[in-house]
Amino acid sequence: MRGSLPENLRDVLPRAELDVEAALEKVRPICDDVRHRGAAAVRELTARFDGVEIASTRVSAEAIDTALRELDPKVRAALEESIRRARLVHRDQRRTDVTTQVVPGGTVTERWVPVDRVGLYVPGGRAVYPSSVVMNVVPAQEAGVASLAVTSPAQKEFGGLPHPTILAACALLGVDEVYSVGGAQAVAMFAYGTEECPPATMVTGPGNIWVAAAKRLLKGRIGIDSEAGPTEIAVLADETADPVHVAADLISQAEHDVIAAAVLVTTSAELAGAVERELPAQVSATKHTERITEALSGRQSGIVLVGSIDDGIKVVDAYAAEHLEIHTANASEVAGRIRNAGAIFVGPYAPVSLGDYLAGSNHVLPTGGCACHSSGLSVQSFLRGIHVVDYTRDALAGAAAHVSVLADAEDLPAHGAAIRARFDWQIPTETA
Ligand code: HSO
Ligand code: ZN
Repeated sequence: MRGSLPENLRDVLPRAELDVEAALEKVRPICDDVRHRGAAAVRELTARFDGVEIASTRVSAEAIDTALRELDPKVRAALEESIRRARLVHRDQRRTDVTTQVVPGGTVTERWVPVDRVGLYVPGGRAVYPSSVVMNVVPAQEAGVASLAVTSPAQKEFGGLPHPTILAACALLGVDEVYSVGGAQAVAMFAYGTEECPPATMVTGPGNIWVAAAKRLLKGRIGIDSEAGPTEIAVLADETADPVHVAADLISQAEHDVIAAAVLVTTSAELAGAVERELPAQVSATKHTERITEALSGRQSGIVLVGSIDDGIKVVDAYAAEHLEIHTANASEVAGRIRNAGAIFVGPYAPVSLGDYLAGSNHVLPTGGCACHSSGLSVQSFLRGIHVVDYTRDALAGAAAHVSVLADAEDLPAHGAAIRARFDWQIPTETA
């Protein structure tokens, strides 16, 4: 992309997309079944999709205690530090109520109220992410959500329980309500409630295509965060970047999935060449070589050469990556000019994998270009701002004439009448 940039930048930048729409038809009967038959349906669907019979969808307190007792102490210490740092950041996101005096005697207060009950989905199977328990639970807790439940798919090899590290992470966070349910049936369980699980007002957390489809289907009945798609990393780099770091970071996110995206946008052909030479050596030395090779060679990944950092910024803004790393001279100044990204990682010592586990930032971030309109999971995700309107008689009198005029202009005279009813059916002439 040397020279002038195409106008339809967003369309020419390749991106893996999940066909969530097509999954909706498969997910609908599953959700209906859970709605009508409750926990029995959830258990049967778990047997069908996860291949394991569970006696109860709720994980016992003993199973959670055991998982914590048997947790590797090093993993425990790392999770505890991850939780501590995440709490620091998310605590600072808390909102205070703000009262604005609009006119004497007339105030509007924005009161921040947490949702009552949240169901947090944590993926299982190949992806066992205790870190995602931290990233979901911490903001909900810091928002003040009173009732919080975690669900994660039943694992055959663990006797129908979620992965023990997931359970241990719940214990470290003080979450004692955990379910061994995954897929669309987990979202439906929270949306409709069952005999074993009270309904939730909101479901958050990343999952596979079935989870995304169930969230789309049940949205409205429940609140959701964004539908998580395949993970993405974009790196904006110039000739000052270290190709070894850049290659390692591209690989680190490609490790998640064969459809993960790793995109390098650079002003330097030398750097592009050096990264291309570096990648094969690092890929073959790592554990998940095949998965990474497929992700890096997919059409969703690649290198984009640009003529200037300004053009690079336009490209990464159009792409709106879930994760964006800046490896340029004056990285923080460049980062300050970025408008669209789920999270921005500045300079050589802030790789995405730091953010995945221990930066204190949240790793549940908008994918698929949604970063141009949405944010990652935060305390705000679990809050509602309620406007509390409080006007005295005089303050209302001062607004009456304008309300009446606007109501008539909209041909809604009963709106104006509702004001006049308070003033002997007259529009008060005195203003407050
Ligand atoms: N990079 C993933 C989160 C994650 N990485 C979990 C490791 N574990 C999506 O932001
Ligand atoms: Zn990751």
